Amino acid sequence: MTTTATIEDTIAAISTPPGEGGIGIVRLSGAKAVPLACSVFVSSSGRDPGTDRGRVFHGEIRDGNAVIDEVLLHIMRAPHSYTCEDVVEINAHGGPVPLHAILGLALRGGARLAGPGEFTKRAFLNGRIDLPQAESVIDRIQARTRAGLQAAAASANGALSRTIHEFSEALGSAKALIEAEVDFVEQDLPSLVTPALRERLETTLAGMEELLRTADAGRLYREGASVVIAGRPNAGKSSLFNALLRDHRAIVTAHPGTTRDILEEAINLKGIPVRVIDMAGLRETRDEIEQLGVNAARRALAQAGVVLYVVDASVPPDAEDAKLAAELRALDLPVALVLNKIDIGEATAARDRFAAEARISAKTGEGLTALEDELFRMLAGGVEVAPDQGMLTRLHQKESLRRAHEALERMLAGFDASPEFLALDLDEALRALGEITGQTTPDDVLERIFASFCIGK
Ligand SMILES: Nc1nc2c(ncn2[C@@H]2O[C@H](COP(=O)(O)OP(=O)(O)OP(=O)(O)O)[C@@H](O)[C@H]2O)c(=O)[nH]1
Ligand SMILES: [Mg+2]
Repeated sequence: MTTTATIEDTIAAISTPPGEGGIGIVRLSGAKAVPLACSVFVSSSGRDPGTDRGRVFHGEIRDGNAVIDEVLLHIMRAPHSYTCEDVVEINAHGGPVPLHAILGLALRGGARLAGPGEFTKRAFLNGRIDLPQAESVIDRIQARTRAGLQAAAASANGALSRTIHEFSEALGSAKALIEAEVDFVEQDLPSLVTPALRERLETTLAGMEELLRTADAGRLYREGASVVIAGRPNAGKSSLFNALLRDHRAIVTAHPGTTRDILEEAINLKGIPVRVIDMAGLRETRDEIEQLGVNAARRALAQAGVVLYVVDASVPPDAEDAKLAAELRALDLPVALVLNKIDIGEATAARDRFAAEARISAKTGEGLTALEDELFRMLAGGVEVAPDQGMLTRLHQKESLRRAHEALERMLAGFDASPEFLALDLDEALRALGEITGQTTPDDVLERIFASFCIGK
């Protein structure tokens, strides 16, 4: 998929997921979409979709004389369509055989199979939507929680783009003033580079900082986080896993060394999609199978986002506890100490301090809500999350905004320097902002973004 060479083609793809469904849709976009569809369509009313001004037509798709399927043809003329080109959606019965047969006819007729996200990419290249709006399409499809959906919707209605445009406008008008200064430097006019200008740019800088603070939370809602439950055998890890899931997913027994495999389930923690991972208790063991479990557990720990370190609080800590605590500390990850089994007692003895601490009973559910609050705080990092205000949800957005911020900061630090230098910094900041909205995004970045889409979107 290249950005310019192929926009002339008519593209086609099955837009509904694979498998059986009530209906399935083959979508075509491009100059040949309508004639191509007409060439294999027999209208039941006799109306010709090629010339009739209607939008929806009932009839059959035929391959020569053979009827492939009964369909509804939905015609959306340029520029009033998803891609801004002529688009035809063939609503057929949702089975893989009829859909592939219809797609095959379209390809035989001269359409090209669409690449991942190519319909949305055309909407972007044809200027109907900007890059954050295109990205929000995929974010909505892939959203795993309502909060994730809300964050994506905020980009879709342009909240992020509006904020970025405000920054660009402020920088653009500052640049115009500074360039005027360069042009008229020979004449003895009062300087345009005034404290008032500086103040305006400082406000923009602060706005950038505020938006940057949303970046980690934005990514969290989109990508989610992983929480690994670690501890010694029998501490109650699987019991806590089940409690967080509100389900009896993992086997719980009084026998230390019950869990051997890695168990992973998804939960929705106040809108954050979280993968919770239960695993074998960490200890030295002669049992070959358990040892495999312990090895897998250590590998899982290395990839954790946050660790819940579960201990049996009803017995005083010993040398083994101290050793494990030291091992977890060395991971350089946020670790919460979870004192479990408080329903049968709490042995008083000094314990290592961790990033967070909670007292619970996985058995009775006591303290579970407080633990979830604590976990949310650790994941969201105290960031005020306001999905409806537009936030950065992707790493490339964060990096570009960081570069824009750096350039503006540099410019303000040298505000009394020669205007040529100030203009250079502003240029760089403007370019970085343009990468977020898609105006100056390099082709390889665009390719990567659209490659994460499904085919047919
Ligand atoms: N009283 C009480 N018992 C608990 C609590 N949590 C777990 N237990 C008991 O402790 C024992 C071990 O629980 P598990 O959840 O299997 O512990 P685990 O850490 O997953 O153990 P392994 O898989 O062997 O590493 C079981 O008998 C549980 O019923 C608790 O909060 N209170
Ligand atoms: Mg277990």
